[in-house]
Order: sequence, then C-alpha cells, then structure tokens
Amino acid sequence: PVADDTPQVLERRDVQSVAKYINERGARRFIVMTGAGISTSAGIPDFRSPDTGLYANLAHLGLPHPEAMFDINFFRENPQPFYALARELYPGRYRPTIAHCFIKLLYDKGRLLKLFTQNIDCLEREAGLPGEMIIDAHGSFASQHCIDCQSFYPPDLMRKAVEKGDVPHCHMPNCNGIVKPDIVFFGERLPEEFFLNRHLPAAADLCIVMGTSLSVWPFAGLPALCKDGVPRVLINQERVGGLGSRPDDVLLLGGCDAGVRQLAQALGWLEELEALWEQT
Ligand code: CNA
Repeated sequence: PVADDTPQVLERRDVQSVAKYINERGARRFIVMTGAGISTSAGIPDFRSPDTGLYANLAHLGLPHPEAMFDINFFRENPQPFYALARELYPGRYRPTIAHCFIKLLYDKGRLLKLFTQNIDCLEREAGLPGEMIIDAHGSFASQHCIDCQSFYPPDLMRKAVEKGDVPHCHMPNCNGIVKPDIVFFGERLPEEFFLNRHLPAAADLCIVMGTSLSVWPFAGLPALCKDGVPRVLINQERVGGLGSRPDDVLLLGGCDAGVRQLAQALGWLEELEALWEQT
C-alpha cells in the first residue's frame, strides 16, 4: 500500500514534476479555473482578501452586508453600490496580468480544453483568449436586461451610463425598470453554458485552479470532477477547496503571477510568456 500523499502520476508533488508530466506525457487537455485573485495585481480588488478585498470595505460602498452587492432585492431598492462596483470593474479600464496571459499561452500551444472563470472583468478576453474557450460561470458585462420587463438594453447606452456613474433605466414605454448586466446574482441560476460544459473537467489531463477562494457553489465543485490521477495545481495565496488532498495535487502557495512564472520557467516557456505579456 502507498501512503496517502505519495503521488501516483507525478514523480514528486512539485512544479518541476508537473512540467515533466506536461512535456513528457504530452498532456494537452488542461482545464483552468479562475477567480478574482488573478486580477488583483491588475488593480481590481477581490472579495475576500483581508484589508484590500471589497468585503473589507463595505462601509465605503454603502452596503449593509457583503452579499447585498449581488442580492437582487437589495439591488432593486438601491442599485448604487452595485453600479459603483460596475464602474470599477467595467471592461476596458485594466490591463491583463501575466496570469491571464499564461492562459492565452496555453491556448496558443493547443493545451487548453476550457477556461472556467468566475470573473466579470473580461481580462481573459483582453489577453486574446477567444470567447469559445471561456465559460463565464457568473455571467459578464457583455449584455444587460431590464429587471422588470426583461427587455434587452443597448450596449452603447449601458457603457455611457456606467462611465457617468448613472444607474441605467429601461427605455421601453411605461417601464423605467432598473437595468442589470447579465451578471449572476446570489440565488440566480448560472448561465446555460456552465451546465453544458460542466462535464469537461472529467475529460481533463491537467487542472489548474488560480486566484479563487472556491467558496461559491456550484463553481466550487468543479475541481472535484477531475478524475483521480489527474494532477491538480493550485496557484493561490491560501489553500482552498480541499486542493492538496489528492496524491497528485500540487500547491503553489503565493501570488498568481509568481506561480505562473514558476510553472512557465519549469516548462521552458518563460521568455515566451513575458513577451506575450509585454505585447498585451
Ligand atoms: P474571492 O472569494 O475574493 O477569493 C479570492 C482568492 O484569491 C482568495 O483565496 C485570495 O487569497 C486569493 N488571491 C487574491 N489575490 C491573489 C493573488 N494576487 N495571487 C494569488 N491569490 C490571490 O474571489 P472568488 O473569485 O473566489 O469569488 C467568487 C466571486 C468574486 C465571483 O462571483 C466574482 O464575480 C467575484 N469578483 C470578481 C472580480 C473580477 O471580475 N475581477 C472582482 C471581485 C469579485
């Protein structure tokens, strides 16, 4: 019998062994799962980091409790805090990080099966990753609807409202309901594309989880869907979601940017990665 923590597939539970597995076994069906932590170095606060996270700055945002930001009933009463955040996160204001570029590099090398992201900042797209590679598990700013009559609201008007700091209202006759981007609020169903692609982690030959506290369900259940014997790499400030519990899990605890640089270095891809990031 092997001890619980003896790896089955990797030589050792370290970054060099992951690189060896990728290069020598020809692994090319990577599933990447990301959260707000891959964008903090771009200047976008996450939710749960102490001091800097949005949840540590509630008073300033005018929120009674953290979840109110994405609560549809609170939004109906007071959409201002959400729109303050929307203005902060609205696509076009930030530069992708090297962690976003690493995912693009995986795609360029034909190794990416799918990216599952919880982020709504669109920085993966800005790093050049094609839309069909991305599952926006918590929706995005790509479209918006009235919360009363469900009418579609034009993107140019939306952009103008957000930039001015206004709350956009429905332009249909006799409606005037509040417009909300198609971002998933608490209690709302995730987009259909999440459910249509949820089987993919089971087809992966490598899983990379980066910059997420894995505390929002059903997203948090994705890494467990990877088959036993498939290495799962966690690149995060802290250990989360039971990662590290399987014999071929590898923990790279620290910053996402440092973690992807370490992995790229071990793969012999660091120069290419830095060049890609330079151009972004
Ligand atoms: P979270 O719960 O705030 O967790 C972030 C995780 O990342 C924590 O474990 C941190 O320790 C870790 N972390 C933060 N910065 C770094 C870093 N530089 N390097 C490594 N690790 C880091 O965020 P989740 O994404 O897990 O929570 C899900 C919510 C957050 C989603 O629904 C998002 O829509 C929402 N969100 C998104 C954005 C964005 O789009 N950039 C920003 C803020 C919140």
